[in-house]
Amino acid sequence: MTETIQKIIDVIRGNSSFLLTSHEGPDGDAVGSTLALASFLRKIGKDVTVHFQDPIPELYAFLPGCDSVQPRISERPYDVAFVLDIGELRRAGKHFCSFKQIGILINLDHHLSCDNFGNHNLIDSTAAATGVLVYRIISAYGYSIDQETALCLYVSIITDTGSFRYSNANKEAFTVAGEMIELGVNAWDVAEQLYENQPRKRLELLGHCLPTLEVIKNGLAASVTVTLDMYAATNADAELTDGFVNYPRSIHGVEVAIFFRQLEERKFKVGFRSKGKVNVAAFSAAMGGGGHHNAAGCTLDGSLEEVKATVYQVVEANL
Ligand SMILES: [Mn+2]
Repeated sequence: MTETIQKIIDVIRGNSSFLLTSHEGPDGDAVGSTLALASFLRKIGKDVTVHFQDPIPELYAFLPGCDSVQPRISERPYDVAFVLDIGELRRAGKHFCSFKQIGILINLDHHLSCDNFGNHNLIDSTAAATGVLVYRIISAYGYSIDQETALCLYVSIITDTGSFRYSNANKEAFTVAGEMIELGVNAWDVAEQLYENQPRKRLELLGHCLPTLEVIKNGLAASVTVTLDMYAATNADAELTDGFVNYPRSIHGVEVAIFFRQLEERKFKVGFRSKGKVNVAAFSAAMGGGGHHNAAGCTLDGSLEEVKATVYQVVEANL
């Protein structure tokens, strides 16, 4: 057991009220790792509040504990706050960042670039998911993992490894997931919930998105775009665009996929995905963003043409 894990366990044992949060626009690891930690802390008798700035995507509503997530933090002191899966504290959102009544701040993360913003920082970029870090803590604590906690941990790992396809799908990811199956998680049930359960309008939105495909840099990079007009035409929203960036990445020869997602008339979220050879965190960092080697992003102001020009210039120059 590492010294940091021992310190975190001491903090858990010695305190009673816990506030847990993760990043804006939560993904499967944000939701799964946070709800796994919440489930464990509740089972050992702690007072736990889970806060997410943004709503939990409908896709993850089957996870135990989803219904008790709070969009606001009520004024009261907490002994300890855990911040999970966040490279920079500001991504926890404005409610958490302006909340002051926290005794000890603990940071659990696996991003390549993560600030040491906590009193204790368990940061390991070799962990496939933040859920793996939660697993390390609760197993070191000596807790025999229950089915609800196991389900949340399994979902954090399967989503952050792209169903064990990405380069972060290491032995530990398979071992922990295997243990969760042994504890009663049903792989097909989870797969069905996550991948065989799409709303029809997601495919309709994808139908608008795919014709925007652009291939640049002699086929090494490709992009797709979703605009506000497309949401209006399909009655879909941004939540349903999760995974769209995998289509340009799946093209033969493409190393970097780019996803332009319009947030406002002149504001775009730009997501990057790599097949592994290229560190896309460097692209997003050059434009004020953050992320991992294989997944990164930033937000840019301007028209779609202006934003594309800026991004393509950075990609052309660094690829
Ligand atoms: Mn993660």
